[in-house]
Amino acid sequence: MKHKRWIEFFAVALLLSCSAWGRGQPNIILIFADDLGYGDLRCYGAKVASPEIDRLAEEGLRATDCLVAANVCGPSRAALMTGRYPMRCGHPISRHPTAKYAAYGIAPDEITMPELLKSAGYTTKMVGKWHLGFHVEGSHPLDAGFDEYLGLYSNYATPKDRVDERTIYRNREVVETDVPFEKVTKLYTDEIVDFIKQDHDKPFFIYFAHHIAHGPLLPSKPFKGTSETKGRAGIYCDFVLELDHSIGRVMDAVNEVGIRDNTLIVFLSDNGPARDGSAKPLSGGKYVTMEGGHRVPGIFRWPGTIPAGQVSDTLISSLDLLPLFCHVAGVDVPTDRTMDGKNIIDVLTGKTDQSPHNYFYYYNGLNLQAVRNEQWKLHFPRTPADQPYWAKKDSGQRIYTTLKMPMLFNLESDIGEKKNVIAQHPEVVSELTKVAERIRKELGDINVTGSDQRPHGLVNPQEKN
Ligand SMILES: [Ca+2]
Repeated sequence: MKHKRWIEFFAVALLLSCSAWGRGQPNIILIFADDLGYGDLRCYGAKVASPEIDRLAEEGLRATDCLVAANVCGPSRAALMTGRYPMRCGHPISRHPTAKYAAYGIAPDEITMPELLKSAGYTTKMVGKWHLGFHVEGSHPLDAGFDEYLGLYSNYATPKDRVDERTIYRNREVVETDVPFEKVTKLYTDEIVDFIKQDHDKPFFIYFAHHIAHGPLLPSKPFKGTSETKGRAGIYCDFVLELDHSIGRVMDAVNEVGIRDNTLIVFLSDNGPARDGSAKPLSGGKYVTMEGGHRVPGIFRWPGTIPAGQVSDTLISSLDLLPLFCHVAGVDVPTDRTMDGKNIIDVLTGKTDQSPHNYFYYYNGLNLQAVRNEQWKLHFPRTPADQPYWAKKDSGQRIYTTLKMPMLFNLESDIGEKKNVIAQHPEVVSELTKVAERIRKELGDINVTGSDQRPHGLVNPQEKN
């Protein structure tokens, strides 16, 4: 009798562990595009087709109100990795390849997404652009919880004297220097496809950080002219088609090895479009806190768990991916610090259309510029002097670097932030102003150090040098 009970105990334990490794813990593939705009994909209204990404959206959920925590590369990535606003995790400024940033990287004692997934038994792999302090002690991808890394440490740069920005690293070692960009996306995609096709005795987490569609616009030969669009716009569209093709290959590899239903694929962009992309119908783009800077394509596919064909207008954020991944991996979100992201599984499965966020904060560098509650977005006054280096120019393109009076927009009826309705809604203005005062005290602002703001350590932080 006693013996039988032990057998039952082991049978149950085995079943539990199988379900934890098998059905319970999906593989996770996080694909991050660079500077891809809200209006750059067919499924978001672009003229040029993006067949593979559109297929991903059809097979899962497409979010129309997915916000990133910063409108430029570095801070957006820091927030993605930590689930915390850039001001909270100590990375509000985008790194530049100059001496000033020699010791500036993601803080080693921030708890990252790959660290948490690794603690849940995942193999963690990153391919692509890091941009969070590769050469800074303690801030390399391997220090941040990745088992394996392949990629360029930051942006691809063409100037002759910046060869380190054309160097492919595997883990901490140089693989190849002065790589032509035309080779990079294929190299990355081959690496990911090979990895997916290997035998895995544990679930895996892949973070695939593309360089496309960040400049320089260098589509490789098989994609040149494929969009059949003329001029510079055509080169950009060809570039996006190369990204699209890469994502198709990743999806095909997942299907081919039979892990389709056990793999959560997430696709989003790190910030809005720079010079060439489109944020239509939003205003602004990269570098500014208009919706075009922060609202990005966001697609989630997990067949059998996330119903196909959903389009969701619930406000979600890149901050939410860390808690979401923790949830699906069965590991607790850290409780020793404030987590800004929320677990959005119920939004993705269609159980709710309520946003888990009461408020969303739009920072540009150190400057709190807008606060959002549901459809209401209140912009606060600012001057070019308040702005980080990427947003100092008060030109027509970098809109809202100067604002003398606050402005309120109703994004439900005015997604393009064109019509200031501040006079009609004093109660909304009063509430959001109070929220801003509270968050300034907590996360900081220009000349204000927040009570829960990690020091960034930069002297003269809003300037490039
Ligand atoms: Ca970017």
